[in-house]
Amino acid sequence: MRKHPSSLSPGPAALILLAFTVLFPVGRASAVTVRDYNGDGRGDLAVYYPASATWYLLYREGGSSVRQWGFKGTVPVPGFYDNDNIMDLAVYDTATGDWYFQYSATQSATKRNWGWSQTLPVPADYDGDGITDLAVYHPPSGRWYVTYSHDGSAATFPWGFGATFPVPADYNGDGRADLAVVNANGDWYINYLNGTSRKVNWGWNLTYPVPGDFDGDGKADIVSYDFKSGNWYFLYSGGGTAVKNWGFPTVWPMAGSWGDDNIDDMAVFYPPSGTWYLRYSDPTQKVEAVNWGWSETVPIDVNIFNWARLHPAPH
Ligand SMILES: [Ca+2]
Ligand SMILES: [Ca+2]
Ligand SMILES: [Ca+2]
Ligand SMILES: [Ca+2]
Repeated sequence: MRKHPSSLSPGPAALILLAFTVLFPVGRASAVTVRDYNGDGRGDLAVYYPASATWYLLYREGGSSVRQWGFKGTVPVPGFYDNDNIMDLAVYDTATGDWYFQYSATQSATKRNWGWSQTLPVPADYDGDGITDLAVYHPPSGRWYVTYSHDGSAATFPWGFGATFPVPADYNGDGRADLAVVNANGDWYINYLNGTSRKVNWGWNLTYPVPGDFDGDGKADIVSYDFKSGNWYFLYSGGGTAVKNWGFPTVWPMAGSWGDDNIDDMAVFYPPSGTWYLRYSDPTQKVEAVNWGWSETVPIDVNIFNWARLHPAPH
């Protein structure tokens, strides 16, 4: 569903579409989010310049665009808020809890309030209908306030405490994002919202959580990145663990799918030069350095804003 190479004729493209529909029958049931802003099916590189609320998008199939969306005090919260497979620009006003959307299908804009000055935005697809749901996490109480796009209802869940960092993702592969938090000891608490939960220690106080589906089984893996060594520690959903070195001090780690295989890749962003270092998940482990951004921009795939509000000292 997420792949439609333009070079293919309608025949094979339809077959590929069918294959993906069979593989991922429930909406966007893959645990991988392809952050595609222009509809070519490929994950794009996106950075945000907070001073002017400008988005810089580098399309992987060629081209780029610069778009202004947001204002002082907003943070980027892009997602699939309308029903095409193209990411919509969206920002969250940290002072008011207002969300501002620009829908890719219609280019129309809308605003909704969900949250307030003490909450962090944690949008994800919690009901599994393929549409990103508005949600916020309230650190002082550890409460999650989640909306459901399929019927407009809302729910509140106590899951977290104090300075735990929210990392929602689909950890069990049922197509719905799960509630998850990580504390300063590297303890992960995952609530699958089906009556079961999991606690596991994977990381420590110098690691940053970067969950993603790196083994390609449709379930997010528990992954911690060590800021000091640049090591990625993988606890695969399909079993097994791994340590891979990809990074160095002062970079921000990201999980995302920028290749062709719908499996998450490792990436780090080096602010001084605005360089992305990508390491693809395909068997060749191909690597690439791309300059996109500069020292005052932040890559949108890293949840730097939530992190900064919980951990005032960066890194
Ligand atoms: Ca869209
Ligand atoms: Ca949804
Ligand atoms: Ca799930
Ligand atoms: Ca996995």
